[in-house]
Amino acid sequence: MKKWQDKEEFKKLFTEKAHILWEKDLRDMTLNEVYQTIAYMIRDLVSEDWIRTNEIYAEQKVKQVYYFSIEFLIGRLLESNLLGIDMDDICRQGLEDMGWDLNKVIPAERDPGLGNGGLGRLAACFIDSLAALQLPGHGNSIRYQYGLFNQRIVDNQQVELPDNWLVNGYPWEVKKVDKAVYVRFGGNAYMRPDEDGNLECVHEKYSSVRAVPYDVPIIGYHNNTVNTLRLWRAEYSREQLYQELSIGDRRRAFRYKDSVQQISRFLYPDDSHEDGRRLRLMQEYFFVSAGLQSIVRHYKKKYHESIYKFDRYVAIHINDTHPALVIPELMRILMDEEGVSWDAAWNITVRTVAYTNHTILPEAMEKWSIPMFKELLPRIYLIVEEINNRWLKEVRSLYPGDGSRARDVAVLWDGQVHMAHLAVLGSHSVNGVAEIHSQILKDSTLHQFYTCFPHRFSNKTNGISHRRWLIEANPQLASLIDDTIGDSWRRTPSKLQDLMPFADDPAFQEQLTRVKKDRKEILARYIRDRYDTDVRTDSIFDIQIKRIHLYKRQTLNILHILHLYYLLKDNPKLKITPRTFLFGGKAAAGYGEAKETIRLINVVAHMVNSDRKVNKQMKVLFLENYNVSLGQLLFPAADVSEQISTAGKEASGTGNMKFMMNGAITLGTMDGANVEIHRKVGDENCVIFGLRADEVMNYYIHGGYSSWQMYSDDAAIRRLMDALVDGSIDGSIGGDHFGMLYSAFLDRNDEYFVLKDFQPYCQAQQEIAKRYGDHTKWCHSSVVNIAQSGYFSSDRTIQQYADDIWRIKPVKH
Ligand code: T68
Repeated sequence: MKKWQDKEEFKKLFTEKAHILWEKDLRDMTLNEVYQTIAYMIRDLVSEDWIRTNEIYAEQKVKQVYYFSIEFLIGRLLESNLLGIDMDDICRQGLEDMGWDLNKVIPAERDPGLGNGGLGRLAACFIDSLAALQLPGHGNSIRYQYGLFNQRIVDNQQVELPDNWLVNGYPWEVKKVDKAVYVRFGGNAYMRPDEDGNLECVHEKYSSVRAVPYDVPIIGYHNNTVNTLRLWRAEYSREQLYQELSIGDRRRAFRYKDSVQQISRFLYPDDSHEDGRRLRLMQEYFFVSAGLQSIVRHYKKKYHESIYKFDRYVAIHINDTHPALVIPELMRILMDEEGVSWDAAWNITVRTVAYTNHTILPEAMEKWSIPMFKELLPRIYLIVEEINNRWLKEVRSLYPGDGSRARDVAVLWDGQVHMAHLAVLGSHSVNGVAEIHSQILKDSTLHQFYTCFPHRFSNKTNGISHRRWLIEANPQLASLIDDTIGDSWRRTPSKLQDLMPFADDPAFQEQLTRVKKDRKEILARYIRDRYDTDVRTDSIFDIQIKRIHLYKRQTLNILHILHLYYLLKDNPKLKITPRTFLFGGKAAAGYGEAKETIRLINVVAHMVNSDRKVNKQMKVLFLENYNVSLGQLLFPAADVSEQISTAGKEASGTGNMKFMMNGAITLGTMDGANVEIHRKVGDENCVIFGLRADEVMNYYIHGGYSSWQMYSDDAAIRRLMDALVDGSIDGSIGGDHFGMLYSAFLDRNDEYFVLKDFQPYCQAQQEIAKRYGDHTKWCHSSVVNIAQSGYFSSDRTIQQYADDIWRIKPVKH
C-alpha cells in the first residue's frame, strides 16, 4: 500500500491535486472541494492495490462472492477510508498546517442515501467486513441518482425533499464505460425447434437498456485488499434510439429514452412494505441482469474454465428477494447463451445462489402480477413458469391428493409471482438474520419448504461493522479501550471480552463516565445549534432511531412520555430521574400512520418542552433526517437503547447492536437479536419487558385480545387514547387530530399490542430510572454491554457466511 510519508508530503500532494482539480487558490477552496481533493488523493494511494486485488483473485482463480442488494447504505467514506489506510493522523496534521480542521471537512461529504434502513446498512457493513477479512467479495447494486428523500419537519410534520446527492460529483466512483452491458425488456419470447429439432428460445422486438457500471473501491482495514462495489446506471442505447427514430416515430423514441432514464433515477422509499410498481420490477431485473452478465463475462475471460464449473468459482448472494431474478436470469444465460441443458443449468444455479430473508411481515413479501411480469420480462417469465411447473409436478407426486401444499409453495399462484418461493427454490441456502427469526421461518413462514429442504435452512445473526460504529463513530471510547486492554480488539473484536474484568474497576468506570459525558455534550451542542434547545447532559439519554413503523412501536414510547408528562402535571412535587427522549427516523411517504406518529411525537415534544413546570425533568426531541452520519453522533451518546418492537416482528434489528457497542443499556422486547443480546449480557444488564413471540402468535391464532377492554379497564390508557382525539395535545379545535392512530389502537384492535404492553413498558422504564440512580451498577452494565458486543461485529457474521454458505477463503497479499 502506498502511503503519505509525512504531513509535508501530504501538503505537497494536496496542493498539486487541488490545483489540477479546481484551478484556484487554496484559500478559495470550499470544504467540499477540500474533501474531494483528499478523496482523489486516497484513490491515488489505493489504485494499484485495487488493480492488484483483482489480478490476484483471477490469477489464483479463487472463488468470489457477489453480494446482490437493491440497497447499500454506505454512509460517508472519507473518514472510514482514512482509517482503513491508517492515514488519518497525517491527513489531520497536514490540513491543520494549511488552516483546515479535518472534523469540519468530513461533514462536507454528503451521505449517499442509497438505502432505506437496516437491510441496506447491513449490506454496507458486510462489504466492509469482506474487505477487512481479505475475503474476495463484492457488492452489486444500482447507482440511484436520487437517494431516499431528505426529511424536514415543518409544522410538526414530515416533509420529503429530493436527495440529489450527486450534484457536486462523487469522487469515490469510477465510471467503467468499457464494461457496459445491455439489458432487454419487453418484446415477445417463444420456444421453437432449431435445425437439430431441439427447442430454442426466440426473444424479439425487445427494447435494450445500456447498463454502465460505476465502481467504488471498498478498502480493507490495514491490509492491501481493495474490493469493489459496482453500481449500475441505466442509459439509453444509441442504436435503439436511432432505430426508433429511423422508423420515423419521434414520440416513441423519446418515450423510450425517458423511460430508460427513469430506471436508475430514484430509490424506492419503502422499507418492509410491498409496493408493486412496474418501475421497481424494472430496477430489480436491471441490476440483476447487468451484474450477472458482467460476472459471467469476467469468469469466461479470466478463469478459462468450463461454464459447468461456474458454481465452484462464483457464489451469488441475494439480500432479500429484490434480486431473486438472479435465479431465472442465470438460467437464461446458461441455456440461451451458453447452450447448457435445463437440468445442468438448474444444478449450477442452485449451487451458485444463496438467499437471506429479512422479514416475516406478510405485507413485505414481494409479489408481482403475472400479466405485468410477462409483458416486461417475457423470456424470464417462460423460465419462471417452467421452474414452477416442474416444482409443482414434484410436489404433487410427493404429496398426492394434498391440494393445499401447492398453494403454500407455488411460485405462480393466484395470478402472482411469489418471489420468496422462487428464492428458496433456486438457492442452496436460506437464512434468517437472528435466531428467533430463523426459527419462525422454519416453523411458520416457510414451513412447507423447510419440510422439503431442511438442510437448506440456517441462521446467521446479523452484525455491524465495529470499525464504523465504534472506531470511527466513537474515537473517545475506542482509545479508552486501547488504553485498557490494548488495541488487538480492532482486528479481533471478540477481544472486547477482555474488558470484563474492568466492569467493577472504579478508575475505568470513571473514565467511561467521562467518555459518555463527552459524547452527550457533543450531541447536546448539535441539538443546541440546530434546534435551539438545551438538554441536560446529566439526564438519561433515551434514544429510539430507526424507520418509523407501527410494528416498531415508536407509539409505545411516545405514549409513555405523554403518561409521564401527565404524572408530573398531576403531582407538581413529583421528582423523576431527568430524561431526554430522542427520536429519529423517516416514514415512507405513503404510510399514513407512520407520518401521524411523527406528528404525534413532535406535538408532544412541543407541549413538554415549552412547559416550564416539567421541562427541567424531561425533554423530547425529534431529530430530522436520521441517516448514517446522524447515527454516528447518536449511538455514542445514548444511555438507553429503545428496542421495543412487537415480539416476533423485528427480524433482527442492528441498531440494538450499535447502541450496545457504545455502552447503552437495551430496553427491549424478546424480539430479533435482542434475544441474543439478552443472553450475552444477562437480566442484570438489560431490561426486557412485554409479550413474548409465542404469546403474540397465540393471540393472532386464537384471539382473546381486546384493546377496547384495555381501554375500559385502565384509566391511564383511557386518558391517553382520549387525548389522541380530543384536541388536548395538538390544541386545535375540530378535525380528527390523531384519528388514524386512535383507530389503529381501538377500532382495529391494536394489531401490534401497544396497549397490552403499555403497563409492562412503564414498569420497565421505572426499572431503568432505578438502575440509573445507582451509578456504579449502571457503569458495570455499560461495560458488560461493550465487552459482550464483539460477537455482534459483522466480521463474525461474514466469517460464518464465508465458511458455511459461500465456501470462500481469505486471500493474503
Ligand atoms: C430489516 N429490513 C429488518 N427492509 O426489518 C431488520 N424492505 O429487522 C433487520 O435487522 C434488517 O433488515 C437487516 O437484516 C429492512 O430494512 C428494508 O429496508 C426493505 C427495503 C425494501 C423493501 C423491503
